Amino acid sequence: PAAYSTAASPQPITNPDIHYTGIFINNEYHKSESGKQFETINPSTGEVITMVEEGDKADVEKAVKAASEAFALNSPWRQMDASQRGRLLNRLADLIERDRVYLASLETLDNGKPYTNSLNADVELTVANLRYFAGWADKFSGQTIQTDGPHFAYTRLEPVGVCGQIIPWNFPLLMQAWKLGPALATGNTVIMKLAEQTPLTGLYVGKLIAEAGFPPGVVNIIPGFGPTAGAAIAEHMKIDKVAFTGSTEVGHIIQKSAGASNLKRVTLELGGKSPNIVFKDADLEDAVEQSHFGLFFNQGQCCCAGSRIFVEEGVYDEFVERSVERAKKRIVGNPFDENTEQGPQVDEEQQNKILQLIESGKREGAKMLTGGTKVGDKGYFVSPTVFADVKDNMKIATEEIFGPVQQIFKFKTIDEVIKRANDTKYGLAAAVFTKDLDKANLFAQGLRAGTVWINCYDVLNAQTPFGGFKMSGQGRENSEYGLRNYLEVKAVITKLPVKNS
Ligand code: TXE
Repeated sequence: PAAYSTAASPQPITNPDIHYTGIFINNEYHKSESGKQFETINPSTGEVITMVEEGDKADVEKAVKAASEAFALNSPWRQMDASQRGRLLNRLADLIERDRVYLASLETLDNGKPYTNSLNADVELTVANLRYFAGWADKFSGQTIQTDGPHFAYTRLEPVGVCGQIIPWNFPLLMQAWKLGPALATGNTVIMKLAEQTPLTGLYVGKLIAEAGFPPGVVNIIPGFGPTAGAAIAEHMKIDKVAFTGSTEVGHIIQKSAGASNLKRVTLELGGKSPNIVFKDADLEDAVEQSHFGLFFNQGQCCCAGSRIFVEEGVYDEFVERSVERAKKRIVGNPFDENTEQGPQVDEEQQNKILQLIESGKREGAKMLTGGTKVGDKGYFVSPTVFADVKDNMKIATEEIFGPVQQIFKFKTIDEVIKRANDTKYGLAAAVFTKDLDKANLFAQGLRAGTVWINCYDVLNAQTPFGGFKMSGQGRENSEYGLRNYLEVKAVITKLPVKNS
């Protein structure tokens, strides 16, 4: 929250020029093979920003050819020093920093998120992530091994090869960096499919990748739809790995496609319904603010959103009252305005899904204390909504809403709340607010989730792993663990004429 400072932000470009709308293959922009294009829409107004080339199977084929050639033995990329890969990643980070006002403005136009967030969270974390993985490029290594017999054995950590990466629309630039950083640091080549709702910043980064000096074919970027271009990646026989971030439904499809084709490696970062537990000994004002941020940040469109807030009986009423007050103060509107806290949802489909889930909450008897409506007569805005007295089996308590809708539950005992917090198919994140160290440690151990925040929420950075238990996914992104997804281990055994200790 405070980390994403709005102080002294350079002014946005409210009407940024669109430079790149083509399919990026071999460091050049191409028309789609089918001749088709699709619209990308400004979610603040519902108007078309521009047409974008629509990638499909034939374009994926072209990209696979480019990525395979870039990965061929003795190619410039394969022969490059690891330290040089790191330099290229740092150069890319420099170029993103150079163009940060433009990129943040374009992100706001295409996605709807407040410009202050685009600039101070999305772009800043993107740069930090690329720099972090740049550092890793020449710092991972295999082992030498004491084998039985007159042999010398060692392991090489090698790139997996041609990697497919499918990303969502909620953090377009940042999800691109989370995927590119570890893949490129470890020497892979990439075919990335951008989300159809938000292709513009990812395509612009293509030009920066070429400018940074990555050899042609190392990164290929395809705008297009899931069931066509996305499926072509997941099913491809010559793609060695697929990394996916998106809905749990599509996660199932990706894993099935990998299984039915070439058993490509799969990593998944999927949905969540993360518990956020507030004890009465917590600093209540801070817990209210952090819980507000943990749910409403990015229009509620975060896979790790704290969407089940369990509050201890003694402070429940006060917590609810203050949360409602805070939600009512949330400034919704033009995302280019520096005071705006909340822009539109990414598209009409998401807006409708959220409004329907709000209706189901009301129907099932949860108490809606504020919000619950569209805002304005154009664009896809939803008012900050708070439900209290939510019961564990309601739809709004079990389904990912992915919108500005906060659910508050009451609890009495520790045993009860651990059980309820874990009673979900998801396991992405969790939080606990308390001043009692013993309680905090109990929850750190007891919660079945990939991240547990104690007295904070949404603290995400390149150095810490991120990913899900259970149906929230497989594998971890960021941190040293994030490298593992992109490396194969090879054992090399050499016969020795004689062996000495
Ligand atoms: O997701 P999809 P949608 C959740 C959130 C949201 C819901 C639906 O609850 O309301 O998912 O959003 C590509 N083969 N999250 O429909 O479809 C798609 O083109 C291959 C959570 O936007 O999963 C896009 O690039 N790829 C989430 C990406 O998958 C396919 C972020 C994500 O879109 C495909 C986004 C297919 N058959 C939504 N179908 C998170 N974990 O942060 C779609 N895609």
